[in-house]
Amino acid sequence: MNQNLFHTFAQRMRERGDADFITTRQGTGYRYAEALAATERLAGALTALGVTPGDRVAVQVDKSPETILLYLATLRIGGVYLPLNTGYTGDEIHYFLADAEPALFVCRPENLDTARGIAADTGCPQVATLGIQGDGSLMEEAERATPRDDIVERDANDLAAILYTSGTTGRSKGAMLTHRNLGSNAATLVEAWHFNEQDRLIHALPIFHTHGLFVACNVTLMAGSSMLFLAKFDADVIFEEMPHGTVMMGVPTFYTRLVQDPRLTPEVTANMRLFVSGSAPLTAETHQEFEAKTGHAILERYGMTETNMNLSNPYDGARRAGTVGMPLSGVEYRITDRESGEPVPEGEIGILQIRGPNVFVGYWRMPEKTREELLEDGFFITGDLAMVDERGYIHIVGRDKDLVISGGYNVYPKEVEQVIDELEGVNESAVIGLPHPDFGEGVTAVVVPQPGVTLSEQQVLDFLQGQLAKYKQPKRVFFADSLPRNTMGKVQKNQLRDKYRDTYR
Ligand code: MCA
Ligand code: AMP
Repeated sequence: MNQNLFHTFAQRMRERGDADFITTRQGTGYRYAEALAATERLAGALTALGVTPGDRVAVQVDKSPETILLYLATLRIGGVYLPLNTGYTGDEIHYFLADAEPALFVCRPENLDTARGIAADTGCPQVATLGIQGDGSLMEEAERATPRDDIVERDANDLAAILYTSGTTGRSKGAMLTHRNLGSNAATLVEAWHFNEQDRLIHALPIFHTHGLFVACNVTLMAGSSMLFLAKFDADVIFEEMPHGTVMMGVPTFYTRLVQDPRLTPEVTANMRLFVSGSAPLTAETHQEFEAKTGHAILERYGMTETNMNLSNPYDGARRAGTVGMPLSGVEYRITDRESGEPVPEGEIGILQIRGPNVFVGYWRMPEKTREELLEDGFFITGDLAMVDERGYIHIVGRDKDLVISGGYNVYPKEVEQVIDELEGVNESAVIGLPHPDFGEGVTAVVVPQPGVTLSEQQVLDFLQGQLAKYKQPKRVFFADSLPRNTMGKVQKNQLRDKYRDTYR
């Protein structure tokens, strides 16, 4: 049987024919049958543009229903979908295209000139555009091209997508995800979270990461339910739409913003059956406050780009604040000692490892990195510190990796430090995450100027403009004569986090 994930989706899409798939507040959107037909036209366009099975299709466009159709058409023709954060700068895009060598780069219409330049530099043969209204050369090509109603034969282990995640060394790594990885996880989540045809998901997340793309859209497709696509999170719009929705998925910042709003009441959430949180820790206070104000216990789950979703609080049963619940069906975990790699006794803190059909097959063209993190017995080292309590609920208590998560986006300090260190007059720098009321953690830089040099906060911030995506740029920059180091010479970021901990409070 064809194990192309799109084969499963197409069956559901045919069954759901007239039902809404994606709607928007502007009244545009696609019913399932229309979406299926559009993937045939887009598959024709991709073929005409030279995309063949196994080729990567890199995409940096604003959120629109057509972007999801592009994702589906890429799967249909056996391509590998490569979504890119809309906030990435030209420099960042250059790296991804050079590394992934896509056959096609789809960009925003207004970015065409820059995109062409980057494509020429990196050897990417084709560039097409896709705009927010479904405009641009890609959809025009789809109208012209001969539609393809076949679904290219794929093995479960063939690649369906590559998603870049930053690395501790500063170089982003492409996590290779297969049809099995995505399909097994979507099926598991439909069951675990009781998704059904009546569901209407309020979709306010971006669609270039696992959360908004795979968790939200694959689950919707598998369940045959519908999604309301919102350009971004806007509390005013969320409150208007909640009476017409049944589920919302969000990062903790969504919930910390909602609980501060007097419009959050049992009445406005009465039609909703489920609120899911993930991508970063949800504080127990937010969980409790949300429940007190609405009667809904937010369901917190835990996942990673490399693994999709692993752990989840139960749908039926207690959703415990401050925990990420239990392993999803088919997922195994162990909590191991940092030094020995052996499992730690129950109740003790160690490094969380995960195994299951959801776990990726490695980093694109980085076999050594893959061997370091994906063990021979199939367990993946998450780099998160966890412990399991006496009721079997898992708590994520910290990170073994040097990572900041700001509003659900990962920022690897090394990447930011490397750019700051290039500024003339900088001796060295350390980037840390500090408690932030809105983003959970605020990216913060401590900079050591060269002797005799005076730098200002604004100078450092100006230098980073255009080099790093906005969300990676520090919210504050502090200066110091030196960085605290241990006897091994390692920067003691804990001391810096202590010193500056009240910066955003
Ligand atoms: C926007 N800004 C940010 C962030 N977002 N700065 C730091 N961190 C951010 N996350 C900047 C803006 O550029 C702006 O800068 C200023 O902060 C205020 O913007 P604001 O309008 O308040 O922001 P927003 O547009 O409301 O966005 C905040 C947000 C958004 C809603 C939290 O960042 C978001 O949707 N995050 C979701 C990320 C996500 O989907 N993560 C999933 C990764 P200025 O004013 O100077 O221009 S997948 C994953 O992690 C795994 C697999 C998992 O488990 O899910
Ligand atoms: P990413 O690499 O963007 O996929 O981010 C994955 C990381 O997000 C994980 O390794 C965790 O550090 C963090 N994460 C995701 N969900 C949760 C959660 N519910 N609680 C705490 N951390 C989380």
